[in-house]
Formats: sequence, structure tokens, C-alpha cells
Amino acid sequence: MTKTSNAASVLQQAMSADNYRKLTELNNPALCDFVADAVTLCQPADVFVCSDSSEDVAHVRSQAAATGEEAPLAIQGHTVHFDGMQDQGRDREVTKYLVPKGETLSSALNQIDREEGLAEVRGLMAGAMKGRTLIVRLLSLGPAGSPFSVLCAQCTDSWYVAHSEDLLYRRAYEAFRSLGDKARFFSFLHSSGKVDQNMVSAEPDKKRIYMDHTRETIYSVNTQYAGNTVGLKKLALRLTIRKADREGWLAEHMFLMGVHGPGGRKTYFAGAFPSACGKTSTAMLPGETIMGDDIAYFREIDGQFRAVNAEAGIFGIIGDVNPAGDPAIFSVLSNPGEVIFSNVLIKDKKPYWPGMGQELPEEGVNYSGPWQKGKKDDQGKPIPPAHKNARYTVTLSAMENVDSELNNPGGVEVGAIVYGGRDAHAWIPVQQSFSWEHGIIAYGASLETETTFAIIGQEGVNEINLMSIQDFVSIPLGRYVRNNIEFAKKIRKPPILFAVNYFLRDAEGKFLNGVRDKAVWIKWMELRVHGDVDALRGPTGLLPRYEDLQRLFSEVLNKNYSKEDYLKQFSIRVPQNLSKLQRVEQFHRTQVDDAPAAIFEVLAQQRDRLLEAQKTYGDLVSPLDLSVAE
Ligand code: SPV
Ligand code: MN
Repeated sequence: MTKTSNAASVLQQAMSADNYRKLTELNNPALCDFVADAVTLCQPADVFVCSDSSEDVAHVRSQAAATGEEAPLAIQGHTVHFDGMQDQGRDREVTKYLVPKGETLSSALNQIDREEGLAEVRGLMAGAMKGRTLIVRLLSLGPAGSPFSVLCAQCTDSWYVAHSEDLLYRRAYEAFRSLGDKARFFSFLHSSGKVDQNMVSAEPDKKRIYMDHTRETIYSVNTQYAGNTVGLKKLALRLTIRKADREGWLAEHMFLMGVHGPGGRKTYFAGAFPSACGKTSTAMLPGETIMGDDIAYFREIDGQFRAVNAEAGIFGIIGDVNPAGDPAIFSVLSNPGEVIFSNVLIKDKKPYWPGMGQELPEEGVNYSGPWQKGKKDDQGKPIPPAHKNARYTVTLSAMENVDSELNNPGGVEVGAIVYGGRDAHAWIPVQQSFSWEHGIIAYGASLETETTFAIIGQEGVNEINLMSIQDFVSIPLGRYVRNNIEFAKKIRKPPILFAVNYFLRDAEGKFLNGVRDKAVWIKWMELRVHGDVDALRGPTGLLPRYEDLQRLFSEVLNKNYSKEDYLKQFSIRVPQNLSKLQRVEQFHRTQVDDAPAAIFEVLAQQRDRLLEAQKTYGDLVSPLDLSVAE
């Protein structure tokens, strides 16, 4: 008997005739093998194959509520999902690459011998779906049927995961059908594992996320948090980076947005910010249009730098989303339509979160179960009303500010890329790079942040997070940087690169910028892309002139921008920038395998410029002393 006919008999026994027909109609033996293997391993009671039909998708949605993985809220279409107390973020420790004997992966990656890891994770998944349904979803990263698209098959026993994927990705059952056995795809196998009476994964110590790049397959078990389970999100990104490396394109942890300039002009920006550094709120700036907030694919097409959003929805941090700061998203979160809230506080079927612009109830239900103000965890630490990493899941097409080109199969041409970190001391709020290479190295590959709540572990620790993608880079880091440097060589007019920092503080620790100031920085960057305003040449990049910012603050925020504020924000702090450079250089020397020589050259030039400026002006270089760049 061939492997395929083996699969056929396994599948026939495991599912109804209708589901069997839906699967086999796709005419893809590799897909049948993947599902048959999942069935044999996890032993589900039933299999549901979700086609692109609205009936099938409605079934997924209603099962998410029927099983209790999601609970309906007062507003029509809204539900809440809770993850376990120890399952509130991506888990780096238990996320590993499976490495075959004789192969080496970058030393920066968390890894395990392939055989050993497979035995471990498959052992944890054996029989894991007993009594539950295995759901099969066929989806596309990037618009289906475009040069950018990457097909994916997800097997999961979580209706919440399957439902989230419907909001976050494009359906591709039909795309699979039209390609038949030529459809190549990534495979994701997920099980929530043992669950408690609230349908929450009950064995967090057995959580594993193991990546078998040799088969483009990822296993995830004993977890439900979307960043660990929704295959097409961060699990796929690790596989896509390898695929892009082989095929000569780039897969990036970036937002995409349309920035609206003078005379109806629209310029597309991509942006890389580590978690909780202002990425989504930048992509969602009032007056601009959003194309994506998390993952972008870049390809050279006819000499142009073109991009799509790999996703079609948002899994965004809900903390501090309020009508004043984020009107577009707040409106979606308060009106009928499909929204999954996760790990917020619920009281009388209404979701609450800190910073929503309303008083929070003193009791309700949250990720810890019944909650009241003052409740403490096992370690005696107070449990907040909503977890800091509480999120909302919505489809982008529900947003009034969605960009018209979201599903354009040819993507959009990118005019600018922005790198944003969390830096209390060194970087000014906005600056432009001297060149592509300078921007990639001195901004992108120098992104520094403090660890935040989006990753399990200690908060507030300084770390370099190159291009904000380090957690996902599945090739040597140096090779990844080199790919970025090289990519622009194929492009006639590469994007202009910028660095921003929304977190600069004064000596007393006070933030020097308001949360809305980024609306001004983005307009300034848009003008720079088109050469509409001059800039000042500083040691670390090109700076805005006071006059231009003063005009933009008045136009965009109706605010008077004082010269005093400008000087506080845009004076270059030389010692702080030098010590940052040192940390960055040390990182590249010790952590980056195969680092291109250009990294050290560009950083050395940056140091020379800073030392030169220090000789002339001292530790603080006033922008008023700088001259206009050629
Ligand atoms: C991030 O942390 O970068 C996110 C959320 O976008 S997660 O899905 O957890 O990756
Ligand atoms: Mn992300």
C-alpha cells in the first residue's frame, strides 16, 4: 500500500463523508498525509475541514462559543477568550528549532536535536485531541493568488485559534483547490492539550513550540496564547524568513501604512518596532490609512520595492486604547461586529481594560478567574484587572481607516521604512539616515528596547532587538542583515530610512514627548521622502528644522511647539549615543554570526562623527548649530 492510500483510509475513518470530500477534493496528497498524521498522532473524535464558505466559517465561530473557548459579550459579534495565568505571551524558553544531526543553526537560536525534539513534542501530542475535534484550515499569507502569497495548512483542536485565523488571514481553500497537487504549503499542528473546566490549557509546564524547518512544519502544544498557537503569525514568520532568504525577498516584522501628504498624495511606510514600542498606534494614526500592523513581505517587482501585509487583521494590545488616542480602533471595539477580546476584565458581559478612558469595575472575571481589586497571585503580587498583554482580534476590513490597497495582489510601493525603539537616553524623536546602508545598520540593526510584558520574563531589561525581528530570525543574524543591505541594490528608488523614539526622557525621568507627537514626525518623514523640506546634518542622521516642526505641530495637532521643547528633544546627547553605539557594537561582535564587515564600518563612522561633534560642541549638540544638509 502506498503512503497516500494509507492516509486515505485513516482519513475516511476519522471524519464524515462530507469532510472527507472537502479534503480530498483539494487533490493534494501532501496535505492528506499531514492531516492523516495529525489524526493518527492526536486521535481526535472528529475532523472538521473548513472551506472558504460562510457556513463553514460560521460553524467555527459558533463552536468557539459552544465549547466555551470564547464567551459571548453584550455587543453583537463580540466574544472574550482567556488564556492561562502562565500563558499570557510568547514563550521564548520553550520555543525551539529542531536541528538535524550534522546541521548547525545560528548559535543565537534556541534549539534542540531534531530527533529528540520530535520525540518530545510528538509524545506530548499523542492522544491530545481525544474527545475533541481536529479543525483543518487552509489559509494564505499575503493576498491569495499573488506573487507574494504563501499557503498554509493549520490543524488545531482550538476553535478559538481557528476563529482568530479567520479574522487575521485570507481564506485559501479555493487557492489550494486551483493548485491541486502543486500547492506547496507550511504546516502547523496545534493542540491546547489538557484543558481545565474553563477550556484553558492546564499543563503550562508541558508547553512546547517546536519548529521543524526541514519539513516546514511547526508543532505547538499545551498553550493557547495566539502568538504561540496561531500558526500563520509568529510561527510562520520563522519559516518565511528561511524561504525569503532562499528566494531573494524579505519577510519583516513590520507594519504597513499609507501616509497622506499634501495634494492628496499617499506614501507607503513600513515600520519595525519591538512589541509595545508604539507600532500599532503608529500604523493606526488618525488621518492615515492602515495596511497592516505586524508582518510585511517585500519583493522587488520591476525594479520597485513592493510590499504586502502577510495578514488581514490585527491582534493588537488593548491597554490604553481609548477614544481620544485611537478613535478608529476604539470605534470597532465598541460597535457590533466580530471582535475577540482576550485577557481583559469582564463585568456584566462588558470588556474593560486600563487606559480605556472609563472607570474600571472593582470586580469581575479575568484571566485569573473571578477577580476583585486587591486579588494577589501565588507569589503575592497583585493581579491587574486586565493582563498588560490583553489584546483584541479584529479583521482590518472592519476598520474605517483601512487602506484601499490591502488586498492588492501586486502590493504597494514603499517610500519609507521607520525603525522605532524604546530608548530613554540617546535617540532623538525622529531622524533620517544618510543612506540605505547607514539606516539598515545604525538604525535597524541597532534597535534597542527594554523588555516588555509581551514576552514572558523580566520587564525593563535593556536589549538589542535588531529590526525588532530577532525572536524570529531563523538564519544567521549576519546573513539576515546582509540580505537587508543587499536588497536595495535591486531597487531603482529604495525607500528612505528613518529612526524614531517615542520614549526619550529628561534627567528627571519625564517623557519629553506626548503620545500624539508621532503624528507630526510621520508627516515630517513624508515630506522628506519627497524632498519638500530641508534637514539638518547631525552626527547620527538628518534632523528636522524647528520651523518645519513648528508649522506641522500647528497644522496636525493644532499645538504651539516651543523652541525650548525642540531643543530638549533634538539636541544630540553625545555620551549617551556613544554608549549605545558601544552596546550595539558589542552585540554584533559577540551575538551576530557571520556579521558583514559593513556593520562595523558604519558604526565606526557614526562614532567618529559623534567624537568630532563632541570636540566642537561638547556633550550636547544643539540642532541650532547644525547646517542644512546638501
Ligand atoms: C508581538 O509580540 O510582536 C505580537 C504579538 O505581534 S504575538 O502574536 O504574540 O507575536
Ligand atoms: Mn508582532
